[in-house]
Amino acid sequence: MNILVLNGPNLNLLGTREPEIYGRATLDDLARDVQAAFPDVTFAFFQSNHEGELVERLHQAHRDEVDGIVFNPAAYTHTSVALRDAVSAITPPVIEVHMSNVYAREAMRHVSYIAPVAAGKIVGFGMRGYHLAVRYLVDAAQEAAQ
Ligand code: CA2
Repeated sequence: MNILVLNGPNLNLLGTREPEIYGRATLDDLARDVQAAFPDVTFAFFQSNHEGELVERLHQAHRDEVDGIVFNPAAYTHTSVALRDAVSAITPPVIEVHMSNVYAREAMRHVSYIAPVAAGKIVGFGMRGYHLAVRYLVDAAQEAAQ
């Protein structure tokens, strides 16, 4: 099973700034922890601060026929028609993840351009949300194979 974990702008700063919102773990910690929790899954981890690069990576995941994508589009969640169109255009299921509870924050974060075209969405559970999203993708793939 192949899963892409995709992270958007500023998430490269995880663990270095605003720990009260995003915690103290870094993106490298996330990659290590997720891989350790799901040793039988082959993961690709990618982060970009650039919208077009995220679009390209979604296209690539489609060409690679990955089994699922865990995607935290970060601020582009609330603005990007390009990312929504990319998610809508590809076959692998996309789970939208946000570490913070966006609904307890500013109104601009209550809007997601991605959610209507995602398979599902997990918010407010910190980095555990990525694990929950992978758990769903693995379970759903196993059920589909039965
Ligand atoms: O809660 C989330 O995961 C967000 O996707 C994070 C985005 C924010 O724009 C979304 O509304 C919710 C912001 C990511 C910024 O990441 C930082 C990490 C450490 C320090 C500063 C920013």
